[in-house]
Amino acid sequence: MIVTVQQHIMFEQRRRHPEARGRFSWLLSGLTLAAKMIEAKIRRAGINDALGSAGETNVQGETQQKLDVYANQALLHCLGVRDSVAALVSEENEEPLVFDRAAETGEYIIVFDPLDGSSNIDVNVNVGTIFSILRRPPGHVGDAILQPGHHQIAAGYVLYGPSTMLVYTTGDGVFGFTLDPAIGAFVLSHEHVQMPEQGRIYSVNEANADSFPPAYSEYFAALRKKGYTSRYIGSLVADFHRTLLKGGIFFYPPTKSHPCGKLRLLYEANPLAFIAEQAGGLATNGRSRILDLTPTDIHQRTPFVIGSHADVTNFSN
Ligand code: AHM
Ligand code: MG
Repeated sequence: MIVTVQQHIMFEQRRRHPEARGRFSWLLSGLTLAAKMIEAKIRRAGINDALGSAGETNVQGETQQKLDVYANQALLHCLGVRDSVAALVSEENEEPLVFDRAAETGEYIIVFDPLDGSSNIDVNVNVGTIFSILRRPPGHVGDAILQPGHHQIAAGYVLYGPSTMLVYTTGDGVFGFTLDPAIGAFVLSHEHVQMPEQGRIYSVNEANADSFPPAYSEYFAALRKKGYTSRYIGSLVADFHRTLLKGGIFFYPPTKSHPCGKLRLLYEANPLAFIAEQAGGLATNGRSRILDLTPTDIHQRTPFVIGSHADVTNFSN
């Protein structure tokens, strides 16, 4: 008997919130629809003129790829038409998209990185979509986006890889679904995912080693002495997914070119930190728990350390 992500969300909703009116499930179905549209485009990327640059730069000053633009439009469309959405925040848009919806209707704020791992798009290496869902407090919308990560009510990612997977949490464990192309549905394949307490892999872009703060370089040397090996894909979702399943630790430290780290707090670090903690792992900015940080800007960056509980604790102490 298969369980699709849609069924799973509805069962979980009924079990945990019998009073729910199905609006949250309907919202998540917008995400899965967009994910399937993006997946279909990526799968044929080499033959449908979807590769390469779109000729624009985004708010981060980074060149937008055609697939970045497509993924962003798919999410904005599939979510924007759901009337439970009060605001959408995307890595690709400088400003949030705020909808004029009553507080009782527009209950949710969704924050996302439409296609993460841009540098890997053109070379047929894994990329991903990351999302985080916040509740909109009554009386607020635009000014309610900057909530600390522990306020997230759901978070997840889609990994477009040899198979396409959706991994999500609503704060009661982590569940993974694999897209079955034969039926076009995400099917439950990983129930109650737990991150190993400690791993044997560390993951960091070592080309930046000359500008890592000493605490990082010292920790990497200690891990090598303990026999750790190294893996780095350069797509956060893929590096995180491996860390989630196999354990170990991923870093994006402060560097010379990115003194505050490169990854974004709201739509990269927070959702993955929520998933990591729900799977028994941990995420910090090198000092403090990611989920405790209060954001000051929607595109704010943060140093990022995430992975197995023991590996992250040993670094952050
Ligand atoms: P992007 O959102 O522009 O794709 O950038 C984020 C990506 C992450 O997926 C990845 O962890 C990181 O950038 C890799 O950066 P670097 O090439 O500096 O190692
Ligand atoms: Mg990104």
